[in-house]
Amino acid sequence: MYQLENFEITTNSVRYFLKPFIALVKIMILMKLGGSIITNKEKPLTPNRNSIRRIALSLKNVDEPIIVVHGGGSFGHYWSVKYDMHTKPQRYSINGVSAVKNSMVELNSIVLESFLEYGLKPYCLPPSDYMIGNKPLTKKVEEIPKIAKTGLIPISYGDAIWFGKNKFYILSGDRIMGILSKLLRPRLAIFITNVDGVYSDMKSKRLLNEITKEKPITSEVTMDVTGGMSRKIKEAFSISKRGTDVFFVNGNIPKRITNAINGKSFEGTIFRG
Ligand code: IP8
Repeated sequence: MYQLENFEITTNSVRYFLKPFIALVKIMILMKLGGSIITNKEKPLTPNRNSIRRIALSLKNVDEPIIVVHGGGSFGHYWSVKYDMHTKPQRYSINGVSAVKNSMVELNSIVLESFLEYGLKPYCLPPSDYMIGNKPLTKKVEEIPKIAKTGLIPISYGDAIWFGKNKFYILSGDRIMGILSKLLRPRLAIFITNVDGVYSDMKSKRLLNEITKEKPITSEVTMDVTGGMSRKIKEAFSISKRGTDVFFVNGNIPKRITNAINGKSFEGTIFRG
């Protein structure tokens, strides 16, 4: 265990010094399209096609392999709340499992369609392709960057997942970000939401440009069954601790996404890796 930790520290320091060169080599970007930006969270089962299209358009200018994960917004979360389904594996109503699952497949095809419309090459990647129960299948996960390097964009999503013993659970897109980062060590992880980044608190809405200490956020959108902003921050911390820079950006201004990717002056919140 002691040796493993030492190995991790050494690898992270090497990555730190190699960072400028890694950026030049353009290794891979992991991106989460939050439910708040790809759906209208106030209106059940309503996609926000315009904002998906605007993001797709901005990704056309990125010439680095990208892996996308998207959240549930007013699709998956709407049904999860209705059927009282959560991240804990349980014997949930099979009507609920079916409704959540189908709504996520529907939202995923809307994202795929919009990416196609803009000349991108999306590749549908259900989490059941690389998860068994609540564990990732390492060998399967390791194939994903190879798919991304062909020019395809693997697009995965939060989902209702079979756990075994008649149990299911809700796997959030944020958790998928953590899982994929741990195994794939992307150059950057970007969380795209409908706000400018992480705020100091929900009252003053002062934007935090950089976060160095873990700090729970109290005000949450109640519709989220997977933990909303606190969950994102938790994942962002553990991703950055392993050496990947994590950005939170507002997807309503897609230029900010490309600025983060290209290392240009950036507006949002960064967790330095
Ligand atoms: O929006 C949750 O993914 P998230 C997906 O990333 C479902 O938390 C099925 C509610």
